Amino acid sequence: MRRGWGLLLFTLLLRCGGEDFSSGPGSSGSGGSAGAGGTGGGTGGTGGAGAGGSDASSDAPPDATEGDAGSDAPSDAPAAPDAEDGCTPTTWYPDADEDGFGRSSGALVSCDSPGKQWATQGGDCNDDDPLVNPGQTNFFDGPYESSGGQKSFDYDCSGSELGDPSQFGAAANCGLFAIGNCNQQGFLPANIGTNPICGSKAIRKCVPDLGFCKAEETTVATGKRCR
Ligand SMILES: [Ca+2]
Ligand SMILES: [Ca+2]
Repeated sequence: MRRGWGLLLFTLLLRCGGEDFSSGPGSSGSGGSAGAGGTGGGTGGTGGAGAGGSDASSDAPPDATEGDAGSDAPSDAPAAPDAEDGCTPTTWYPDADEDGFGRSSGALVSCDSPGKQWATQGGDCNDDDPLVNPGQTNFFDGPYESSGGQKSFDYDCSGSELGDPSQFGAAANCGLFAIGNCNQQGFLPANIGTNPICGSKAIRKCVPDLGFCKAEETTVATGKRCR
C-alpha cells in the first residue's frame, strides 16, 4: 500500500515535471521567441523610431536637398551669364594716329574696344605719326620729329636706326692708304639722327688719279634711307 502511494506520488511528480519540462523548453522557446519578440519589439520600437527618424529625415533632407539644389541653381545662375558673355579681357592702348599701334602708357583692360583710337598692340614710340610704329618695314630718307623735338629715323620703334642695305653704307677714306682698294663709295655723315649717315645725300667716291686715290663728292637726290 505504501508502495502504491509512492508510485502515485512519483507519477504525479513525473506528470507535473513532464509538463514543466515539456512546457519548459516550449515556453522557453516561445519565451525565447517572446524574448526575441520583445527584443524585436524593442528593436522595432527603435526601428520605428528610426523609421520615424528616417521618415523625418527623408522629408527634411529632400527638402533640404531641394532647397540646396534650389539654392545651388540660383548661385550657379549668376556664373552662367559670365560664361555666356565669353568675355576675354583685352589690353587696349591709346592710338591717336590710328596706325594700329598704341602708346604703352594709358592702356586699359576691357572686353570690348573703347573706341576707334584704341589698339590691341602697343609699343608706338610716336603716336603722332602713323608712319612710326613697331610694324613699319619701310625705310625713309627723311627724319620724323619726336615729341621731345628730336629728329629720328627709328621708324619701327626698335630703339636704333637701321640703314637700308640696298644702298651704299658709310663712305670710306680715300687717300694714300686706299690705293689698293680705290673703288669705294658711300654716304658721308649727315648727323641728323643717331646713325650719322641716315638722311645723308652726300656721296663720297674714291677715284684713282696718278697713283693716288682721290676722293670725289657728289650729291644724290635720294638720301640714305633708314628706319
Ligand atoms: Ca599709333
Ligand atoms: Ca629702328
